[in-house]
Amino acid sequence: MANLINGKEIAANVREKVRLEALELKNRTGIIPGLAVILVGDDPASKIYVNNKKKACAEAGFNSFEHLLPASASQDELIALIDSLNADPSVHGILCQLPLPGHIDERAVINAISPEKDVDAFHPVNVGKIMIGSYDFLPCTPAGIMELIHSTGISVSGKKCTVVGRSNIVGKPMAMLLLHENGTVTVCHSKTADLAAECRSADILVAAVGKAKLITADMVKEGAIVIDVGTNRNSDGKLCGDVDFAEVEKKASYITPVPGGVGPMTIATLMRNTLTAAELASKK
Ligand code: L34
Repeated sequence: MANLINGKEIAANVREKVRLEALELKNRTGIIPGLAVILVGDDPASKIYVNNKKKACAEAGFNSFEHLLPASASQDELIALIDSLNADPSVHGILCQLPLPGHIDERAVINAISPEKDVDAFHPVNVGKIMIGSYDFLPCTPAGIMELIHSTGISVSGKKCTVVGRSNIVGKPMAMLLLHENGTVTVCHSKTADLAAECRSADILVAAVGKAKLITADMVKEGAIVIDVGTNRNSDGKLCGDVDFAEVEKKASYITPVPGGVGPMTIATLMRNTLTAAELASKK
């Protein structure tokens, strides 16, 4: 039976550390970290995540600025808002919750965020810095996952890592962070010839696709670390991951639950990044 990786608890520890460091920054410089979160439309899941971010800010002693735009908002309106946040010295981090409504070009919006305030690390400048291995921020979900892996005490170095999913926000940066720690990384996607075999060869398996129960027990190596990034909703709105938890937990050595695994770490890393942005701003 696998050990459960308790993301909720690990995230709470990170957030407490961030709170103390933010207090220290405030006492030393008078600066209070500020995070602006933009939500366009009223996707119920996005609302929950944005609310969780707002709560985490309050608990860490940060200022948070919530900007709720209707789904009908234009791209120009959104970019004008980002421009004003870029210019606002009380805002150290800007996050535009994804996905955006179809008529808005996500890339154009991300590109409008000042790289110094890009606490998601989605801007091309930050993505490039991560690729090189010299960066200020790491993307929240992959960085949070690295902490979850570290919590097992098992080193990534030399391990076979399989990442399922190649999105810009999880799969691709995840592969890069595992590579930075000397993992041997395979990235799988919808055209992968034998997904089950790629997964079965993994010591560390990260599932980030968005398909409930995609990863079944026969796809998991005995003793593997299994990280579930999925945030799927079943018909009654209940959250479930990409991994068939009940079966896979019998084979894995460590496994993350959904909820209470990766999600809380995404938010903890966001707090860490916002503090980093405020610290960098204090040195200017
Ligand atoms: N710009 N868009 C931007 N940045 C991000 O980092 C995100 N992401 C993803 C979606 N869009 C984004 C998030 O915030 C996913 N995500 C996220 C954040 C928090 C949680 C899940 C996903 C979370 O709090 N999950 C809880 C359960 C919440 C519930 O009850 O639904 C958990 O325990 O997993």
